[in-house]
Amino acid sequence: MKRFVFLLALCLTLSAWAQAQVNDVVILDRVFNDDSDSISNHVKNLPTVILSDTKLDGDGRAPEFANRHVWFVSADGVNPLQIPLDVEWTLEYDLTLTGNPVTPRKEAGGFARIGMPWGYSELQFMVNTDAHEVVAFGYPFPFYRFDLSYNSGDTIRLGIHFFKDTDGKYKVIYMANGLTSPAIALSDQSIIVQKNWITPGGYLQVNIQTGNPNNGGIAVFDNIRWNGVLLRRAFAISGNIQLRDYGGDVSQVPIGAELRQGGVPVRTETLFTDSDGNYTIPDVTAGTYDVAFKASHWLRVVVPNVTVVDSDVTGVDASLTNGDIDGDNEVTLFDFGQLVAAFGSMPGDSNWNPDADLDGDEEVTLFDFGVLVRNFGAIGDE
Ligand SMILES: [Ca+2]
Ligand SMILES: [Ca+2]
Ligand SMILES: [Ca+2]
Ligand SMILES: [Ca+2]
Repeated sequence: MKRFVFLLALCLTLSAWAQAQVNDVVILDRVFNDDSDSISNHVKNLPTVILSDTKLDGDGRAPEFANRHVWFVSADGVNPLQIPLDVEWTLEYDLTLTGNPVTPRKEAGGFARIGMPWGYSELQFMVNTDAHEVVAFGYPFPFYRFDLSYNSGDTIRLGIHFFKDTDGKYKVIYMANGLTSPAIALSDQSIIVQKNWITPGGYLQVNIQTGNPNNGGIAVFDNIRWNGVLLRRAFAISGNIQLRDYGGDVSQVPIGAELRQGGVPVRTETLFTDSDGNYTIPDVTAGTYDVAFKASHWLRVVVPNVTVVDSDVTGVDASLTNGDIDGDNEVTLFDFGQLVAAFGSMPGDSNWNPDADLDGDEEVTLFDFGVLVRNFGAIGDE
């Protein structure tokens, strides 16, 4: 029974993980806040994160040690993502830390929290401006020092690779400017598996200098990559929409597009294609969508299961059937009635109906009637 419960818990953990993708980060301001009236300013513009803090002259109340700001990987931009230890990952970025002045210490670099029975423990994989180190430490993570010298304003490529090795142990490999540490096991493996999660990211820490209101630091994390892929929260969906039986300028026809999840529209757009029918929907959050297209007198087409993971999606094409003059997504006798009412009209006539001009030649004629007859009875996607 115990074993069954364990397996069930494992399955739930893994299935929850399967739905959770790292596609964003979340910034935690003032994890240390010894100088509460400093000016911290953080920017999230993936794949770049900038943490900065200045006016670190203390706030007159003990303690007066440092301010620290942290970012973590996330699936929703709101919550740090707790990754099961069995999931292998690599987090990398180009870090530029600038201290003004370089002493007292400004430090920045890789950061991680790992679940412990009492809460969590933390890794710091830091560069600093005063001792010029590139060094990793923090129980239960292994200590490692790179034979590199870091100076304020340098750009250094840092990375952390976490994995379960073939000997069953959880290990890390630290990376700095192309150098790599050995794969080193975390200590107390039997303790870290109890909570079974780790959340990586980065941090900036600026130590206080009493009497210097200009004391501050800035850390730029650029080209943040998760498992080798630039971390970008949003991507483009693009493709071609064919408006059938139409001789007019398709780039002038507004097309209503919906991104739906579970049948519910999560985003609505009015698209205009280029003269060849090509369109782009920018800044789409990672996820799986049914994409619906409907234009005035054309029937709706739904392209199901368009999945956006970590790159732009192309080739989401649709071909729309003409003839729906009244816009109810079916070609019926009601459309026929509207065509008859507008028959023979041109723009400016009292009975002119642009939606009855199915072929777009600025006249309601037998050609439009022909389009309607050809598509009579057709029904669009829901
Ligand atoms: Ca203080
Ligand atoms: Ca201050
Ligand atoms: Ca209709
Ligand atoms: Ca016409």
